[in-house]
Amino acid sequence: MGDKLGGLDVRGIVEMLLDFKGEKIIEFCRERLDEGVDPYEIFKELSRGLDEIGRGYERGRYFTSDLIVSGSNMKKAIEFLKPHLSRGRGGPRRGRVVLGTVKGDIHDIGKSILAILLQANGFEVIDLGIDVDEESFAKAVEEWQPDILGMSALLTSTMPYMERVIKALEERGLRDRVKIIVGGRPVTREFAKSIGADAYAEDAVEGVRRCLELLGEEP
Ligand code: B1M
Repeated sequence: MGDKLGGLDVRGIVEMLLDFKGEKIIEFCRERLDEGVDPYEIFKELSRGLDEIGRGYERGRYFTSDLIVSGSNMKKAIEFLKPHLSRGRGGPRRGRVVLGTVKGDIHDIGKSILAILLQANGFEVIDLGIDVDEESFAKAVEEWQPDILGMSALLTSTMPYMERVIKALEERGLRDRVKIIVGGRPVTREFAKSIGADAYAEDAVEGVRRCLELLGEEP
């Protein structure tokens, strides 16, 4: 493998993500921070481990229980790294973003990273959580009057629900009140365009950039 991340190769990261006690992952994050590695880079390193587990799951090497343990360890890392990402990058409130993972989908790790980075860049974030239906998205747009609505989907089967939400906003006369950004593993720029979203981002860093652009600010 030969690709060392803080003394660990990708297999080492995978082992750490699959450790059901979840202690090693915090130790790893602390060491990487001490080495001066940017917290977002640490997320990316850990995400490579998750990718490997996802691929192994497809091949029958890992099971749903492995997805659960690795997902929960990743969330521990997010909680640990959160204060380090937010530190010193704040600023005036730039805009309000409502975020949610669409109905039928309970993956929230990428969305949580996006939420943290947006907050670190001066956005107010209302996180609706996972498995969010069209009605809840529409209500949140009415209630919170956000500048931007962000939807995340990790499953090919839930991705089409994003279009349904956009249609629901149109039917309620809310579509023109808000800019829409979509993202998540199976989502593409072409798909985003085809459903009438205003922006697409491949990862959370690009997500922040696109949100700034949507508000007419320099990224
Ligand atoms: Co799931 N799962 N999972 N899973 N899971 C995937 C997504 C999968 C690709 C694994 C695989 O087979 N290779 C596969 C989907 C296949 C498909 O649809 N084509 C899959 C499956 C099949 C399933 C179940 C159906 C398994 C089952 O039960 N039989 C089930 C579905 C449950 C459901 O949602 N209804 C399921 C369940 C789970 C867990 C709950 C156990 C757990 C999630 C825990 C959690 O999120 N709290 C889990 C996990 C951990 C994964 C993998 C391994 C990792 C996902 C992850 O967090 N990645 C995943 C394989 C993989 O992705 N490699 C897999 C790290 C995260 C940082 O990346 O979320 O992509 P990601 O976010 C990125 C970008 O996409 C982007 O920014 C982030 C990075 O900066 N981004 C946005 C995301 N949202 C954005 C929004 C934006 C902008 C950018 O704007 C608004």
